[in-house]
Amino acid sequence: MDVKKALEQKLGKEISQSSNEEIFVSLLQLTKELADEKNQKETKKKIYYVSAEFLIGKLLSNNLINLGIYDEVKNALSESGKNIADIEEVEVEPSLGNGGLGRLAACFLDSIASLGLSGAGVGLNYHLGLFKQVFEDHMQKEKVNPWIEEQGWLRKTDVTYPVSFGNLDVVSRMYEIDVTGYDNRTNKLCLFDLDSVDDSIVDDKNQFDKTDIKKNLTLFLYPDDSDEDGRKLRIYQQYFMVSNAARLVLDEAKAKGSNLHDLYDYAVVQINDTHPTMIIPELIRLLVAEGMHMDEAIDIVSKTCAYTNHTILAEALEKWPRHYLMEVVPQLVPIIEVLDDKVRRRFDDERVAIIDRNDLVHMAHIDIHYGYSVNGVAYLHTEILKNSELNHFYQLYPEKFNNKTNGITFRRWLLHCNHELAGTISDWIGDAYKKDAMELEKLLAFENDKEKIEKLLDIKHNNKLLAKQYFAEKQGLDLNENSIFDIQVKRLHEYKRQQLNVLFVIRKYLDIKAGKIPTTPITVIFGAKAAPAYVIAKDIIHLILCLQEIINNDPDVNKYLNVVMVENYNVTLAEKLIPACDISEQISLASKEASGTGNMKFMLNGAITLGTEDGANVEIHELVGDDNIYIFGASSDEVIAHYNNHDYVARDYYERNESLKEVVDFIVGDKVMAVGNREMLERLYNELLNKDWFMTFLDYDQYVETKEKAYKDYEDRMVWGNKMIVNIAKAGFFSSDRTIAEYNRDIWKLND
Ligand code: 26Q
Repeated sequence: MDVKKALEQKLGKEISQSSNEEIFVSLLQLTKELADEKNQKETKKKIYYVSAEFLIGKLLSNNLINLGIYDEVKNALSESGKNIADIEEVEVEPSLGNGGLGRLAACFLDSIASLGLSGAGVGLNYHLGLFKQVFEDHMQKEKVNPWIEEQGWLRKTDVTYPVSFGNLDVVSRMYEIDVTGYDNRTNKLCLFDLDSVDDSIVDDKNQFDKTDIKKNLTLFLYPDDSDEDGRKLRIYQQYFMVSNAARLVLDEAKAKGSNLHDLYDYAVVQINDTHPTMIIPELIRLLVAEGMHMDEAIDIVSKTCAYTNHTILAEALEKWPRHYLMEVVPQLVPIIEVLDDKVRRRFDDERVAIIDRNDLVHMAHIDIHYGYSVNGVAYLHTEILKNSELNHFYQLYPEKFNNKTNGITFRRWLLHCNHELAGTISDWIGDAYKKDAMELEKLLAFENDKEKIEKLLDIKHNNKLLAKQYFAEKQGLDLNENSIFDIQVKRLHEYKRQQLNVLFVIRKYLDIKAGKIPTTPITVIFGAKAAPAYVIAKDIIHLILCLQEIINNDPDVNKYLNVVMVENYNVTLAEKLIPACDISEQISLASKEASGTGNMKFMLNGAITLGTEDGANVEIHELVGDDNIYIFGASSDEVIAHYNNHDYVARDYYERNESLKEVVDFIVGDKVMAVGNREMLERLYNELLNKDWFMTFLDYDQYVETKEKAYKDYEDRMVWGNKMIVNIAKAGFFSSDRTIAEYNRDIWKLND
């Protein structure tokens, strides 16, 4: 295809005479047409990945790469004096996810299509997605984040379904977004919506009537669930999502010839965390409505549904009061009671009950009893599920439990976000790694190759320059490209321990003030949104922003140390920061981070991990060996023992450790108080001293020592470059193509 001709035909004029917006729209149309040509007949069995979140990021460049025309388009544009990066800027990023779980779903859709599997994502078309984060007075403020435009990727369909709630009947509508496979078929992401939803009911403080379901149902991703109306709205959303998903599954199966008694030969439903759990009782309800006996319906659904667990944090495991369900989805309650009753008849163990003595419905328990597979998302995580968190269930159903270590799509997280590295790798080992990521191991041949290492270091420097330019333009930030980029970007959560990184920053600041000057300047970069109602998380952001102000304006210090918190961290910003990173901060309290996927993206782009033995860090460590990662901190066994014995006392560490005490006191000292908010800073200080539930003080000394070692190693550029090579070479295991091939081999069994 002559891309230039096709594009100018759409534009009705020359590229050089067209605006970036016009070019974007024409490329969008062209891409959709090409994607259509790759629609394929569904195979008999199809995977439905049902998820409350799909954090897909911008789609233009990715689709161009997957359709194989990225270079042609780029060249056609540059011949006409246009830069593809400027066209990318026109696209608005949808924020249909919070973080890891949503981004994983997006990577999985890419791999499902790229492996040629028949599959669809099913979720909700949130009009405003997650909030947009802005900083005011050193604090996070939430603003609305509209993303749906006249000309976008969404395609309106005429698929509609009736959905009934306790007090309300609605009719849904399905929208679709193309999921282009890399040199392969096109699948769909199906997002359900309600025509009556009204964006104008939201005020400028992001508030709206939480009880007006007809108008608010799909407005936001996870409306504030700090009050009862918010929590009920979440149940409305979840039921709306799964009721539509269930109808879609049954309709498509019937259309392919299923008599529903053989549903599991036509469909497999992967339940992404407990958010879509109600699809189990809903499918049972619909099968019974079709005339099937309840016992058989339960059996069929149990052979169709599989569950992925993404967390062991007790507070994140969904438990809904029965009376909420009675109000919102009364039709499901009798079915859930039957499911509970059957469990109680089989097992005399309160811990595995579905409805507990307090009348709470444990969503994960429904999935485990009535799904055929339960998987964790990294080796350590699955072991913890089997041996402690879900041990009672593991005893009952050992055959259901399996591990699927997470992965990331290399199309977005290497080919798209790091053109220079991807091109260089192709020059060195050929293009085969784009389809078979394990080919990257061939890079090991270049260990100690001075010329190759220098090239890698150059690429890293160039990516720092690109990031510098981007953040200067977009956020008025000034990044020092000659500094070490030490980056922690992820949702703000105490278990992820941004506060530990902050303690280090204060330590470094005090050291520099005392005359201990680092050899190479350091830039500590943060990016994180905090849930609007998560008070301590917002206090941590406040402290980071105060430190940014103090440190970057201190002439004794700012030549050697800078602190930068980027605003509104999202997929697009991740694509700029990750290729520029030297040190990847993965410092969660061991046992708490189920997997992490940012860790994989950083490694693939030649950053070295500074991390605890947690989640997939354990597997990264195993792959790269002790010399190519910086591991510190208490092990998950030690941490779990502290919790069991109730013997961790933060204040003891503070009192015994001069360095730590000085750093912690700094939080409420004059300098920070002069720029910050006393209430927030004191609350954070007290939280750390009196609680520190995620044991930052426990790991403080080792963290400081290990990070200093990393900074020191950075000075020997050849040594550091070798570590980069090993990390990139060993990243192949973390391709989501591998993960999806395993899901298919062990759970979905499509194309058997
Ligand atoms: C639950 C109840 C009420 C309101 C909100 C929620 C809720 C929302 C989002 C609970 C959990 C989430 C998101 C979880 C998540 O992103 N988990 C991450 O999943 C990644 C992919 O498997 C892992 O890599 C991360 O370790 C894990 O934290």
